[in-house]
Amino acid sequence: MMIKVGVLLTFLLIIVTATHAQQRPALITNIEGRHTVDLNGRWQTIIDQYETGYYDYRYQPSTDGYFKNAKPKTPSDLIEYDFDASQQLNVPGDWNSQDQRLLFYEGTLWYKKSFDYQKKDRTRLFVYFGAANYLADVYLNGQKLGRHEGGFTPFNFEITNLVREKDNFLIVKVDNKRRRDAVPTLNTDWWNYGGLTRDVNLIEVPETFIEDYFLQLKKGSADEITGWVKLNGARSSGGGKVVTVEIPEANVKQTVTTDASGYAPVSFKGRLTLWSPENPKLYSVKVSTDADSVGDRIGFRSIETRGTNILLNGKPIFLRGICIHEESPLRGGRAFSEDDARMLLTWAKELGANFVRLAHYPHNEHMTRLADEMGIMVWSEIPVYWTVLWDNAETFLNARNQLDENITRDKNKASVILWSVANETPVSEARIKFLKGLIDHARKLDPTRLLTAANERHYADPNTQLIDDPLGEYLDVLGCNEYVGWYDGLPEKADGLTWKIPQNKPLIISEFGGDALFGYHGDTSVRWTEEYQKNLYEHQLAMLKKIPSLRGMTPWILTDFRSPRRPLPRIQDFYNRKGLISSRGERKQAFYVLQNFYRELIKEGK
Ligand code: GCB
Repeated sequence: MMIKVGVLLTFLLIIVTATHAQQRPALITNIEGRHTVDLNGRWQTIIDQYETGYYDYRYQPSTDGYFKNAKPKTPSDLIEYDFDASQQLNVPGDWNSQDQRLLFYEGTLWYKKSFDYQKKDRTRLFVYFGAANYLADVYLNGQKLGRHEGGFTPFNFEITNLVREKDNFLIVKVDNKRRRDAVPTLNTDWWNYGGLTRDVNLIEVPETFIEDYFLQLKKGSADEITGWVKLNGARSSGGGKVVTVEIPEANVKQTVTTDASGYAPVSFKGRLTLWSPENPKLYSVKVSTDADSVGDRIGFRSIETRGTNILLNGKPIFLRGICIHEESPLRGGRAFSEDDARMLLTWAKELGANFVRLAHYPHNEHMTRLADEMGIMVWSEIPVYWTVLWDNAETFLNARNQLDENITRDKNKASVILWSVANETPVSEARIKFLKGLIDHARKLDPTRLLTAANERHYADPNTQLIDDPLGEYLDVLGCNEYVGWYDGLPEKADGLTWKIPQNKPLIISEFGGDALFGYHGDTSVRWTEEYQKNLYEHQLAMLKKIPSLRGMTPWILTDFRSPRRPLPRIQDFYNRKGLISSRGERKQAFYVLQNFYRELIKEGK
């Protein structure tokens, strides 16, 4: 009986996998290097809390929903919605911070954008979404293009055959209701910003086009670039297409020929100046065919571990980091622009950071592009957070798809050195199986980067912290969150603690911290004061310095951020106040403690 159940489950998983694989259209990468038409700006929107535009009164999907964009043809017609007379919102942008009524809203909101399009011969057209939180159903001219699940990764649909010259209407139903089986699940500690939170573009490509490519230094090598290119549309032309990869500044010009599926491996040597925080060298790279050409700027560097060391370009490094949420402190709401990204990364640099943990989900592409340019190393993570359903096959495939889309988008970014698969997940066999599945998938997609997760620690005895999460076996770098001095005792507790880490791997303390309201002062023993937070940082840093295998830290967190879990009036007011910088940009005292600590490390050559 057991065997039968096992076989049945495997069978079901295969079916689910197959369905997902079919549903996921190939993702076009490097949008900046393409010919695009931007669909950002004002979109018409309808709030639809009961999903009336999607389900009929028997709660069956309606064939006549809002996606039809219907208009009364005669004065007697009954149509109860009208996009054109409805409220407009900005895209990109979450809805919560654009309309006070929507601040706490979790549900469906419909978006509509009209556009004309001059059709071109031998040109295919895609609509590309940087992200939609959380579930997006997309329609063009009344026809469904598809559905995308996951709030922080890009997706696209081909519309070549549906687009017309005049009056196209693109309609997206975005639903940010939390679900137990979703990724993330019901409980998080960040604002559930809904909507079309990132750029929307049309992408024009030739019939056979360069869909994607992977060009990175081979692991452990300083001059060998390996990877692949992939053409879309090549199948119909039978393969055998020539693709050229050029890096003019390094005198590289290589040609490869695709196989029947449009794929060609790439491998060549080049004399390269390697990317590093001190010298974030990016090369202009051109990938081209007789019909298509994509320009990119790529940095080349190696990242490995040896024992407890992390080696960047063969040299041991220390990751002076900070965690960041994708939130714009000054404007409020989800960060979405290059300016937002520049502000956050500039503040991180001011702190002395050479590393950021982009918590707890993939941030927009401006962040990783700018990190490449500014020489800031990145920990990139997916929202497998706290308590997802480890035993649910759909949940696993959803998480894996989000990981896949994240890696697909950012695998050519030199700044990204770590893929993280989870945050603070409770030890169990089902969870190991789930996360091991993600780790294996990440290694398959990208053999060049390191794998990590933010795990937990526990007490071996009252004075000893033990990091022995069995997941560590599968990771390259151990991540650990701890809140000594905040959720766990008072700051002075750190003085008496020693750390035991049996695994011979580098450790990053991926979180520690405490809340302080900017401008609130008192004794170091008074919670929520800047003095308390400052004192906590002093005791933490003294403790962490003594951990022999510590190779980095990303304290929690650069700026205060909104969280529904934080209602305390006059102190929190729905903000998590663990920021070193307030939501108005003011530096708290602890900011300078960490800044001094990092300055000392820099002086010591770390
Ligand atoms: C954590 C979580 C982070 C929270 C933080 C806190 O451990 O990883 O998402 O925001 O603690 O402030 O409690």
